[in-house]
Amino acid sequence: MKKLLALALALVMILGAASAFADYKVAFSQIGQESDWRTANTDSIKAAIENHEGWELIYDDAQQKQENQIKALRNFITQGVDVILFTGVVSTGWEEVLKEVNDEEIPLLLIDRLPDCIDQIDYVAAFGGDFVEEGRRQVAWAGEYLKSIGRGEEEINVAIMEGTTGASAQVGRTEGNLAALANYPNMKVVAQQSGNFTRAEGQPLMESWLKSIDKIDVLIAQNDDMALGAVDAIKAAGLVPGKDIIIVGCDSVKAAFDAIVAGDMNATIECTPLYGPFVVETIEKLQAGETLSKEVIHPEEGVFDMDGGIDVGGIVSVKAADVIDQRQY
Ligand code: GYE
Repeated sequence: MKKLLALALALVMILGAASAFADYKVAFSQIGQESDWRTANTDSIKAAIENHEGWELIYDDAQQKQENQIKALRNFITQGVDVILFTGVVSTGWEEVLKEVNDEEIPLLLIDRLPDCIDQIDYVAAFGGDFVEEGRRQVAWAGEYLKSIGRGEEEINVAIMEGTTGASAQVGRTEGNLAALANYPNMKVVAQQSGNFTRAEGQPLMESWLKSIDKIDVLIAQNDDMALGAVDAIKAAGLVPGKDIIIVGCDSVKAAFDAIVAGDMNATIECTPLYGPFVVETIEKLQAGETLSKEVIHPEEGVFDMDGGIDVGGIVSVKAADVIDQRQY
């Protein structure tokens, strides 16, 4: 009996100690689960926080709705969390709620899709892809590839499949796409519409374009999921993806690597979703009382394609098959 009591007492002490350690609440307002990129991003951040001693993750999936994200942020405030990780489904409309976070002096870490009120609010650090540069690289890859196969003077019809309208990833990539097109007068846009960053919407959008547009030479899809949906539609229409239509995606997810190696896609511009290490490093610095730089940090990213060697300006593409085994997402 005595032994049992001692055991129970020890257990109570251990549990008490564990919960005393896990007292730093890290809240994360995620957009949803629209793509392979998003899944990898969620997994990376969740695992990093959950495996960190003393940290507890409070996670919310907004299912692509801004109003859900606003609700989640207000819940985080009510719960008295210690830090908030935030990425916005769209770029506008965040100032009021983010100022409420500021008023409560909860440190705010901006990640991925940054809000357009970034200069009006306080935040401790900001980290995400350089979307304008990614969009520029997509078109530059297509333009330079066409030159390399002797089609640099040919009139080329381009379709741009955009991401979720109003998302900073869509706004930035579109800006980059259009800016780069000015360098390739032979390429002209014949279609431009949102496929919402999903495979499920990329497929029917491509299907309808193939019915209504005489000739599409190049598809610029602002993420790989939409590109892969388009591949299905192109095959169903009896055309050969990667040959009849040159396809450039973005993100560099595993499925896109597989498609490139199989010859169904031509290239993918990297946008890394692996934010776990950055999040951990930043929160640890925050806990140590360090002041962090407000400069937006863009991770270094590559370009991957069928054969490698395409110079997109400042960076040369790498053959996907050569590095497929090293990919982490
Ligand atoms: O490219 C896309 C995802 O915001 C960078 O969102 C992210 C984008 C990513 O759905 O696949």
